[in-house]
Amino acid sequence: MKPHLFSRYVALWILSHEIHCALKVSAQVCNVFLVSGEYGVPNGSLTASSSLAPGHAPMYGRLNTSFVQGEHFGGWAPQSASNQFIQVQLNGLSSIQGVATQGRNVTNESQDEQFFFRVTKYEVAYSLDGLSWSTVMNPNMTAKAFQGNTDQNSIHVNWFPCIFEARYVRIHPTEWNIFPTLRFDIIGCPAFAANDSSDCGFENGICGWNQRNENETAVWKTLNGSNASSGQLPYRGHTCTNGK
Ligand SMILES: *[C@@H]1O[C@H](CO)[C@@H](O)[C@H](O)[C@H]1NC(C)=O
Ligand SMILES: *[C@@H]1O[C@H](CO)[C@@H](O)[C@H](O)[C@H]1NC(C)=O
Ligand SMILES: *[C@@H]1O[C@H](CO)[C@@H](O)[C@H](O)[C@H]1NC(C)=O
Ligand SMILES: *[C@@H]1O[C@H](CO)[C@@H](O)[C@H](O)[C@H]1NC(C)=O
Ligand SMILES: *[C@@H]1O[C@H](CO)[C@@H](O)[C@H](O)[C@H]1NC(C)=O
Ligand SMILES: *[C@@H]1O[C@H](CO)[C@@H](O)[C@H](O)[C@H]1NC(C)=O
Ligand SMILES: *[C@@H]1O[C@H](CO)[C@@H](O)[C@H](O)[C@H]1NC(C)=O
Ligand SMILES: *[C@@H]1O[C@H](CO)[C@@H](O)[C@H](O)[C@H]1NC(C)=O
Ligand SMILES: *[C@H]1O[C@@H](CO)[C@H](O)[C@@H](O)[C@@H]1NC(C)=O
Repeated sequence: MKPHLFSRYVALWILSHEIHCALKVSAQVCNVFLVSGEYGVPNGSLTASSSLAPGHAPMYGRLNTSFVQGEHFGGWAPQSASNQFIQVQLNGLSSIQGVATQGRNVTNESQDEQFFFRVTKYEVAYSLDGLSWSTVMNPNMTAKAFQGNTDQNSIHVNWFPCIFEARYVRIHPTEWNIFPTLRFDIIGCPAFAANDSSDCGFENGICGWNQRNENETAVWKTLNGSNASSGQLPYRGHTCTNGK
């Protein structure tokens, strides 16, 4: 497990050098969408327990999908309402820290509330192998109920209580308006560049400092070795299991 550190700015102070001062740095960005966009998955990586119609297939469950008349219905919807899920196979082992959802996108011609399908509560499960699944839990070990959408098109983001390493993620709707229909994305760090078993060093991106818990203090040093600043780092989470 790799502890993560979230920050907008990163400063590196050179402590010493040999001959020339040379440094190679890359930073890993951990707030990108992992289902659609630059780091997104192919359509074949989106699956579901069932689909109401070809026009409600999992690939129409991508965030920001717009209804296209005669082509699809603006969101993934299962065949029946209960005990269903949409699943994404991420492009590799990824650190995930949140989920974004929207309701079904309905056309301007059908601004009728009977079509306002959306998910109002859901649960999240994640897996390393697609076979063995863990549910994101509350500290009291009940499944965490995430807040869904209150309208059709606003993006609602839920941040996890901590960060999970996952290759597969499932969204299980538990409450909905009319029918469980959604568009979603997963927020996290894209798959590790080198390979899954490699650690995250400078070559692969700064994706972990040895800050083991939220109370650890970071000290940045100046060239002459004095402490430039110290204090609590911006801390957004830690890898964990069972909601802790
Ligand atoms: C969805 O749309 C929002 C608002 O336009 C944008 O910020 C975001 O990057 C888009 N995300 C995806 C995955 O398309
Ligand atoms: C998914 O399929 C749709 C419809 O065929 C297509 O427009 C879109 O480009 C595909 N997306 C990806 C990421 O392949
Ligand atoms: C719906 O949107 C289309 C495309 O923007 C437009 O041509 C049409 O007039 C709109 N219909 C209504 C009822 O607003
Ligand atoms: C467990 O924690 C959740 C979230 O705080 C709470 O809503 C729920 O009522 C708790 N359940 C039990 C059995 O304590
Ligand atoms: C992945 O990394 C490990 C450890 O560095 C290495 O032994 C292995 O060959 C790599 N696998 C691939 C496919 O690059
Ligand atoms: C961090 O400090 C707070 C306040 O002293 C404490 O409640 C919490 O348990 C500490 N967390 C860890 C991981 O030590
Ligand atoms: C070390 O460098 C810092 C920043 O450049 C400076 O403020 C400080 O006075 C220096 N301390 C010593 C002991 O030279
Ligand atoms: C710099 O910070 C470290 C860690 O907190 C501390 O041990 C050390 O005494 C500090 N050095 C100075 C010169 O303040
Ligand atoms: C799709 O629905 C229309 C009509 O409500 C909105 O105007 C669009 O903004 C919306 N598009 C997306 C991507 O959600």
